[in-house]
Amino acid sequence: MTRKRALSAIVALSLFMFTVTQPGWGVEKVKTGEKPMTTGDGLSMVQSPGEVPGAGAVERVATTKPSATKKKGLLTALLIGGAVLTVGIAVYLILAHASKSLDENFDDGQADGWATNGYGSWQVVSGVYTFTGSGSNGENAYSWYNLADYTDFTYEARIRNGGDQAIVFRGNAASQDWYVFYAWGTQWAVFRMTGSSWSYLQNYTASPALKYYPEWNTFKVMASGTGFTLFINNVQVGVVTDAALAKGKIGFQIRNHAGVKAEYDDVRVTSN
Ligand SMILES: [Ca+2]
Repeated sequence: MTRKRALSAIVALSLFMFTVTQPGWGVEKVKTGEKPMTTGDGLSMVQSPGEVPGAGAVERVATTKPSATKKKGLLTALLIGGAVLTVGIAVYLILAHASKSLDENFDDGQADGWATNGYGSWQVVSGVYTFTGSGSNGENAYSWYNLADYTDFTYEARIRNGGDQAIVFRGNAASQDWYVFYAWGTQWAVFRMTGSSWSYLQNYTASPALKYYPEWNTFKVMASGTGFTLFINNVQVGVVTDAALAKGKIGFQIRNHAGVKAEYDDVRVTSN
């Protein structure tokens, strides 16, 4: 559902609820013990107990002046309409907030929105985004999720590779700017790429949280402003700060890829 459609539906529903709950607009109050009658012209008529139907005994409800009951009904209608509108706005805000989130398990066999830099082959195999390297090492291989830019977010993904494993974020492939959360063996590091020059934000650091192939490792970064909190298999391994790159895309990088098969799955991004 798009945001515009959601908003239109909410406003329409609120107006509808307000309209149908107003006295005289489809809902007539009938006192207990009174029987509603219908005249030939479709107007409701009310017969009081003990009265014989006739000209003097019948009250034409449609022509009576607004009563306390009617005012109360109007207030109820306003309250219901207001409540529906409030709930609708809350749902709309949740939808708008969630619209930049990404939850991709590749189980449909597709890698929708992902674009690679041309090194090696990236294909979904049995519900896993699978990289197969070819040729020689040299240029890093990348796959970027191209459909959204993220500023403050949590990004996590599972990776399985006997060699290097890395997620990239706040990336701009055209200008060659991004951050890399990288691991090899028992060590992890964080790099910043700006233009074509690398900088260490965190030098190689050992962590017992890293698992060996053929185990999977889950990498997660929580990016907030200039702060990046890093997790491996849900263990917080470090925090780095850097102000160079404010927003960008998320993706994967593989550095030493000649003849390598690496697997990627369960990508989740929640945007703050
Ligand atoms: Ca999967």
